[in-house]
Amino acid sequence: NSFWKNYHDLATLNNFTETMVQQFPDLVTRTSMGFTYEGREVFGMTIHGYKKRRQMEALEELVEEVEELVEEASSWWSWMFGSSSSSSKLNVLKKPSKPKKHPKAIVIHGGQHAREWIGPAVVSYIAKELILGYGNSKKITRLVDQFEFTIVPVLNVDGYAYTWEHNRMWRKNRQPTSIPFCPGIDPNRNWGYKFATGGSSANPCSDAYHGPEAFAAKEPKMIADYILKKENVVGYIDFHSYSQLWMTPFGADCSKIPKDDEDIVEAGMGAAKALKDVHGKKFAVGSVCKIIYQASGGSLDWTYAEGGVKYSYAVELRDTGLHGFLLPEDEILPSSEETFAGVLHLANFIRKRE
Ligand code: 0X9
Ligand code: ZN
Repeated sequence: NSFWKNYHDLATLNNFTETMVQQFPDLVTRTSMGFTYEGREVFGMTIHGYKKRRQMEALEELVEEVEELVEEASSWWSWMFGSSSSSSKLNVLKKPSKPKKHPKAIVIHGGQHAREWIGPAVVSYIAKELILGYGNSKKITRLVDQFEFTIVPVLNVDGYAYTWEHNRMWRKNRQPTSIPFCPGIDPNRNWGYKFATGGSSANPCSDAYHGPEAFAAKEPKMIADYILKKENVVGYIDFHSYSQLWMTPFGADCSKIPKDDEDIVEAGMGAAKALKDVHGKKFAVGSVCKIIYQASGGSLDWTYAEGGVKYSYAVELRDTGLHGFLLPEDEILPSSEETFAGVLHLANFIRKRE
């Protein structure tokens, strides 16, 4: 866990992904989400139990064959000696829960906003827990067999690199705008649902600049494409900081309530409670619009309304303002632990409800 004692630069986080893939090739594949304006590749980890389970299944078949042979032998036994030796059951291998071949998917990412460093840290921890928990924790194994998780620690990689190299408080991506000295689109104002309808800015120099048109920014576009292509995404969480909120759709339209609101809020409340049970931190649950402010072009509105992702959330991690974006490193691990509990709860909720 010492990896979560510090924040890490982009190269180190990419190394983390690479290492996970190399150490657990049966469980994790590295997914290229796409390329940014500055040409960096955005990496995700796709985690699913299927490949690993195939080996188990091959073993199981073998065991079944052996069992048949043993049964046959035992009928000879009883014919010859009268008593049936019924203790011929092989119990060496427990039946594993069958992984789904075409599983529903859950997509999780951090780092839409460059300066919100706790996001990528927490998201990489979530990946680690799912990967190392597989085969060790019953609960995690069941979820990883059931769902395909795609986990992208850093989405806005250009911005993230910029916060490490030039300006710690940079938020947007780094692509040029119509004003040469004001680069950067806010990726979280550039998604295509009710784009530029309030709570975003048309001024390229603003930190909430929505861009010239929907999906002009590469980062939201690559996630949206991924979700559309998959067709089976049931859960989505976009991690930000700060404020300690577990937010639901919508952000653009304050009068509109999702038709699945009850389920979405129930799952979110459960996640916030599971989170609080770990270190006592309170997270408020509710729509973006109602619990922070109106913001159009945000991720979860699009994933819910256009991407078909029923359980779509944006989460603001620690803290509530004392340190803000500059959350101390000794809070990385506790923040990760509690957030993972929330994510587990959510996935379990979806597993049971859907
Ligand atoms: O304003 C934002 O983009 C988010 N807050 S932050 O301080 N991290 O910048 C809130 C995003 C709410 N979510 C959506 N509107 N999708
Ligand atoms: Zn943010």
